[in-house]
Amino acid sequence: MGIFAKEQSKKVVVNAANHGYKPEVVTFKQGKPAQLKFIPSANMGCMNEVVFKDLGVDVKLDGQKEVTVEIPTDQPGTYNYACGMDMFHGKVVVK
Ligand SMILES: [Cu+2]
Repeated sequence: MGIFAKEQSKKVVVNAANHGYKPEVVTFKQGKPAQLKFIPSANMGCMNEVVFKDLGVDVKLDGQKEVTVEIPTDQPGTYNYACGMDMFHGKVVVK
């Protein structure tokens, strides 16, 4: 990865009244810094927490501010995430 590597950024809307995370699957290219931004809505419910078990990430969503999670892209892989109750699920694919 050189200094010309462009960052990648994608958004996921969080809405407990609309089946959870939209889109449910987000894809990033390997080798470029990647940011996944969670966009809160008026209907957060138990989705006020997002957990990436594999990344050791556990962040709060207060329903106001968007929250950014840095996704490692040094190798291909799939990172699953869920709400704090492991009820709603989403997926990040690096390839
Ligand atoms: Cu939940």
